[in-house]
Amino acid sequence: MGFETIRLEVEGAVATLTVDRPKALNALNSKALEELLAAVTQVHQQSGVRVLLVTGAGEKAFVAGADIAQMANYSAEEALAFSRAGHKVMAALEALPFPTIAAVNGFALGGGCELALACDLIYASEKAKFGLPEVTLAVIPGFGGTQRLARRTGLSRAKELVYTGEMIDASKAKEYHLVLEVLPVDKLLGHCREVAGKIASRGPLAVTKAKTVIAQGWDLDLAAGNELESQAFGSLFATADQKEGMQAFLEKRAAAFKGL
Ligand code: DAK
Repeated sequence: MGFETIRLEVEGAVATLTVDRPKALNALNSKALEELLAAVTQVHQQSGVRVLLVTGAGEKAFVAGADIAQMANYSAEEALAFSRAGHKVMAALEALPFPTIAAVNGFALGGGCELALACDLIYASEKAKFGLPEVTLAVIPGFGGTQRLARRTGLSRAKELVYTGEMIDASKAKEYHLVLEVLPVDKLLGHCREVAGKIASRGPLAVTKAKTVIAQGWDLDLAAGNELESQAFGSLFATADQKEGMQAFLEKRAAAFKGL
C-alpha cells in the first residue's frame, strides 16, 4: 500500500514504521493518523511479522506532536473527532499481537510522546527530547498522554510534566522510567533492531501471551492477574513450540519455532 506521510518496511520478522513529514517535524495530521492506522492494521494481518519498530524521518524529530496548523481552528466537535482518531491509532498499536518498539530519534512532543507511550519499549537517542507541551497551547494531551504517562513515570512526575508542559532530555526521561536506554544517534536504530531480533527469535506464541497478560493484568488486582498468567502458561503447553523449545534445551541445540 502506498502512503504519503509514513513509510512501512518489512524486513524478515521486523516491520519498521517511519513517520515521514520532516518539514513539519513529522507532526501528525489527519492523513498521518489515517495512514498510521492503516499501516498498523496491515502489519497486524501480515503473517511473519513479530516486532514493529516506530521511528521518525530526518535528523530532528521523532514526532513533534499533533499538527498545530491543522488543529488551530478546530471546533470542539472537530477536536473531539481528531482526539478519537489519535486514540484509535494508539489502541491499534497496543492491540498488536507482538511487541512494538519506539526508536525516539529527536523531538517526541505531544502526540509524538503519546505515540511512543503506546509502544511497549521506548529507546531514545542522545538528541531526543520528550514532553507534553499541550498546556502551553491551552489544551491538554489528546492521544492518551494524561493516562499512559503516569503508568511509566508514576503519578507525580506525570502531573509535573503535564501541568508545566516542560520538555525533558533523554537522560532525564530515562531517570523517569520513560525511556529504557539512551543511545548515541548513530546507534539507536541498530540497538532497536538488535532487541527486535532477539524478541523475534523467541517463541512467538509465548511473546504474544506475555504481552497480553502484562497488558490485561495491569488493570486487574494481583490475584486476578496471576490467574490470567496461570491460564496463559497452561495454554502454551498445548503448542508445538513449547515441545520444541524444551526438547531443544534438553538436546542442547537451538530451537526452531514455528508459531504453532
Ligand atoms: N505541528 C505543526 N507543525 C509543526 C509542529 C507541530 N506540532 N512542530 C513543528 N512544526 C513545524 C514548524 O511550524 C516549522 O514549520 P515551517 O515554519 O518551517 O513551515 C517546522 O516544523 C520546523 O519547526 P521549528 O522551526 O519550530 O523548529 P525549531 O527547531 O525552532 O523548534 C520545536 C522545534 C519542536 C521545539 C518546535 O517546532 C515546537 O515547539 N513545535 C511544537 C511542539 C508542540 O507543541 N507539540 C505539541 C503539539 S500539541 C486534543 C487532541 C490532540 C492533542 C491535544 C488535544 N484534543 C482533541 C483535546 C494533541 C496535541 C499536541 O500534540
